[in-house]
This record gives sequence, structure tokens and C-alpha cells, in this order.
Amino acid sequence: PKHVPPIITFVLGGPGSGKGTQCAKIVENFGFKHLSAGDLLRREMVSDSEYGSMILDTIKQGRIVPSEVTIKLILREMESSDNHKFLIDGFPRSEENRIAFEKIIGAEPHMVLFFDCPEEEMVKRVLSRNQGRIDDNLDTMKNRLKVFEALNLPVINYYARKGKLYKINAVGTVDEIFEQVRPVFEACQV
Ligand code: UP5
Ligand code: MG
Repeated sequence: PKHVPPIITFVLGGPGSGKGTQCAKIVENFGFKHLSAGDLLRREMVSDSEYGSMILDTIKQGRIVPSEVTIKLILREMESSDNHKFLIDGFPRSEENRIAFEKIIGAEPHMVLFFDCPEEEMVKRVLSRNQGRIDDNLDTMKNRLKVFEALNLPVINYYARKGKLYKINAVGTVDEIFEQVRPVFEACQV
């Protein structure tokens, strides 16, 4: 029901750190609604949207789409969902994203997961994914890593200072990593 305040978990980590893969397992086990900001942008890009070409150019360069566009897509999904527990994957990517979102929602996330993965492992995963993503090439990947470090790490540090950050070692098999994620959700009473 709409009157229940949303429970929001942000899922952060570098490009190819395994956010999407782990979110699928969290959904299976803990019944959240998964919203990948990147997936929402890619879907908007191929729809007839006025933002289509801007999103394409931005993703190709590994840069960040303006907050108002991404937030609009996320809010649309939250409002049309009958779930009130949301995993927001790959957002906020910058302090500007974070501040804009928290202002609109009027609340902070309950917790923030951070998948910590070495760069060389992320590069290896992204370049071997082979799903036709326009940003899965070495040139764009270099930029995605730079943008992650410069703009997303400050968000991660912000939530660490607030005591909301759960850092997960993102190296290992999918199941090994999920065994670090599971207790975080088991301990959180929502
Ligand atoms: N894989 C997963 N786990 C593995 C493991 N434990 N061992 C070995 N392999 C593993 O995984 C990546 C690949 O690795 C897959 O092939 C997987 O099978 C394998 P995945 O789960 O997809 O990782 P994820 O972290 O989700 O990687 P993704 O590439 O989606 O991360 P990005 O953050 O780069 O991509 P996103 O889709 O979030 O954003 C794309 C672009 O959209 C951004 O660069 C930006 O331009 C734009 N964007 C915005 O502008 N604003 C936003 O808010 C969001 C996105
Ligand atoms: Mg993803």
C-alpha cells in the first residue's frame, strides 16, 4: 500500500563489481523490488524518450546522466510498485545525485551495500560479459572507473561516516559473496 513509507537500500560498487548479480539473489531471498538505475536508463534510451540520445551519449562516455532524469525514472518505478522495500542498484553515483534524491524522498536509505572489488577484476568481468552493452569496451571502462573513483567514492564515504555502510568483499564466487550479504539482511529488521 502507498501509505507505507518506503524502505530503501542503496547498492553501490564499481562497474562490474557484481551489483546486479547480488541484487537478484537478495530479491530471491528477502523480497525486495530491484531497481537498477542503469537498466532504467537503458530502457528509457531505447524507448521514444526525448532523453534517448542524451542518455546514449552519456553512457557511451561513462559519464553520469543528470540527476533529474534518473530520479524521475526511479520515482516512477517506486510509485507503480506494490512493494515498499526497494534495492536501488547503481544510484546515487555522485554527491549531487544523493542530495537531490534525499531531498525529494525526504529520507535517507536504511542501509547501503558496497561491493568492494579490485579494478583488474572489474575490467575482466565487464570485458567478458558480451551482452552488447555499448559501454562494455576498454575505452569506456577506463572512464567508468575514473568516474566511479572521483564521484561515487565520496557517496560511499558519506554513508560510512553515517554508520550505514556495509562493505562486502566482492571477490569470490557469486555464492561466497552472497554469504556475506545474507547476514546483513538477516540482521536488519525491516
Ligand atoms: N559476475 C558477477 N559476479 C561475479 C563473480 N562473483 N565472479 C565472477 N563473475 C561475476 O556483473 C558483471 C559481470 O560479472 C557479469 O557478466 C556477471 O555475470 C559477472 P554485474 O552483476 O552485472 O555487475 P554490476 O556491478 O551490476 O555491473 P554493471 O556493469 O551493471 O555496473 P555499472 O555500475 O557500470 O553499470 P550501470 O548499469 O549501473 O550503469 C551504466 C551507466 O549508466 C553508467 O556508467 C552511467 O553512464 C549511467 N548511469 C547514470 O548515469 N546514472 C545512474 O544513476 C546509473 C547509471
Ligand atoms: Mg548492473
